[in-house]
Amino acid sequence: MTLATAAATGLAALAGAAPAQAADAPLRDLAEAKGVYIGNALAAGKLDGNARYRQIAGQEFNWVTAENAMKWGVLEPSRGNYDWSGADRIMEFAAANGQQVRGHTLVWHSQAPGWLENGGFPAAELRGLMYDHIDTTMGRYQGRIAHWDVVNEAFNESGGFRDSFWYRTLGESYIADAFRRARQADPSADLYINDYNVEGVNAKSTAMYNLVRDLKAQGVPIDGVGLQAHLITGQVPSSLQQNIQRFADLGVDVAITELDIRMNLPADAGKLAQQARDYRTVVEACLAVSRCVGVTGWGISDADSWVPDVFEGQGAATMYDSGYNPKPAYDAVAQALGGTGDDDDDPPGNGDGDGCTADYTVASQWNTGFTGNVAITCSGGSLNGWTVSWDFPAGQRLSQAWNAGCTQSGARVTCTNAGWNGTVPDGGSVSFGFNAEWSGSNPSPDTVTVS
Ligand code: G2I
Repeated sequence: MTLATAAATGLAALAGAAPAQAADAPLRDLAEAKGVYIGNALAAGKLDGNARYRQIAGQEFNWVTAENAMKWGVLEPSRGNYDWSGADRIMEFAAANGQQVRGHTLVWHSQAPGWLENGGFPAAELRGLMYDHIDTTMGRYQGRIAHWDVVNEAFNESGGFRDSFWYRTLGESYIADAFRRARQADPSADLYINDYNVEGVNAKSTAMYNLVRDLKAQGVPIDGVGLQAHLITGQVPSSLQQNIQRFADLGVDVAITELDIRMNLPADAGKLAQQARDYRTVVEACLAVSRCVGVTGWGISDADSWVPDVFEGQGAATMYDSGYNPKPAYDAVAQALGGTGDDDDDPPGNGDGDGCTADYTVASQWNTGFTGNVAITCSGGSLNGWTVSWDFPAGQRLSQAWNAGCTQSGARVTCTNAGWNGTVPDGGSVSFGFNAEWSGSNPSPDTVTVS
C-alpha cells in the first residue's frame, strides 16, 4: 500500500515521503471481521505534532487508550484544579476516527498527584477523594468511554495486595468501593481491573482470579479483567490462553490492554521474527476465547514506547519501527486477524497494491458542495480489487460516489472498486468520483491510502 496526497494541502511532500506500509486492509477492519477490537495507547501531544503517528493511529486502530492523559496525576496535579486538555484531545480524536475508548485509569498507586499520595489523609477522607475523582472523571465522559480501568495494579508479584497508599489507608475494601462507585458514576461503562505479570497462570494472576471470583460472589459490579501484557520476546507464557479462559469462565470479559514485546537491542532479523511469532501467539490466544474482546498495543511505534526509558538496553517492543514502518510483528498480527500479512518486501506486481498510489483532487467546488476525483495509478505493482480510504479533515460529508462503492464513518471514507474497475495493471490507472458537502473550509486529506 502506498500513500499519496492532494497537492493543494501543502502536506504533499511530507505525506508523499511517508513510507509505504502493509498491503492488507487496516488492522481495525481485519479485527472487526473477527469480532475483536484492536487498539493502541496514544499520547495527546503527538497527535498534533506528527502526521504519520496520527495517520497510523486513525487508520489502523478502532480503540484507543490515553497512555497518560487520563491518569489522576495528569488530570489534577494540584488539588481541585483539573486539566482536561490531553484527555479531551484523545476523546476528540477517537470520535473523529470512529474509535472506542478505554479509560485509563481511576485508582492507581502510580502517577497519582503528590498532594494525594503524600497528603496523610485519614481513611474516610481518602475514600471521599477517591469517590470524587471517580465521579468527576467518569462523569465528564459519561456514555463515551466504553471500558474503564477502575483499579490498576492492585497486587504484588507474590500474590499479596500491593502495599500502596490506597491499601495502607483503606485496606482491600478500596477495590470493591471503587467498583461500586464507578458503576454509579457511569452505568454504561464496562468496569475493569487491570494488571501486569498476570498473563500466565502464576501466583499474581491467581490472586487476581480469586479476587474477581469473590467480588462477583459479593455482587460487586466488575465486568472485565485487563491483562497488560508487557512481555519479553521469546517468553510469552505458555498458559496465556488457559489463563484468559479461566477468567472468562468467572463470567467477566478479558482484554489484552497494553501489549508490547521487548527485546535486547539492537534488533536483528532473528529477534524480529521471534517477536512476530510472539505477537501472533498473543492475538491468537485472545481470538481462541470468545470473551476475550480485544487487544491494545502500548505505543504506536518503537519511538513512542516507554520501554527504553525503563529497561536499559531493551526496546523495539511495538509493531512499528522508530521510522513508523510496519515490522514483521505488524504482518503477524494482520495474519492472526485473517489478513495475508503481505507487505512491501513482497515482489512487485503480485496484485497487493505495492507500487500503486491514489491521488485526490477537488475537481469543482461550489458554496456547499464539491466534486472530488481519485485516480489510482500503478507503477512497479498492480491491484486485483482495491480499497481506497482517507479521513476528511474538516467535517466534510460524502453524499454520492460513482465508479466505486464508498461509505463514511466519522471522518473516515472507505471506497472499494466497482465490478468493472478492480484490476489496475502495472503501468495502468483507474479513477472514481464523488460528491460531498463542506462548510467553513474544504481542505484535502493529508493522506489517501490504497490497498
Ligand atoms: O509502565 C508501563 C505501563 C504499565 N501499566 C500502566 C501504564 O499506565 C504504564 O504506562 C506508562 C506510560 O507508558 C509511561 O509514559 O506509565 C508511565 C508512568 O508510570 C509513563 O511514564 C511517564 C513518565 O514516568 C513521566 O516521567 C512522563 O512525564 O510518562 C510521562 C509522560 O511522558
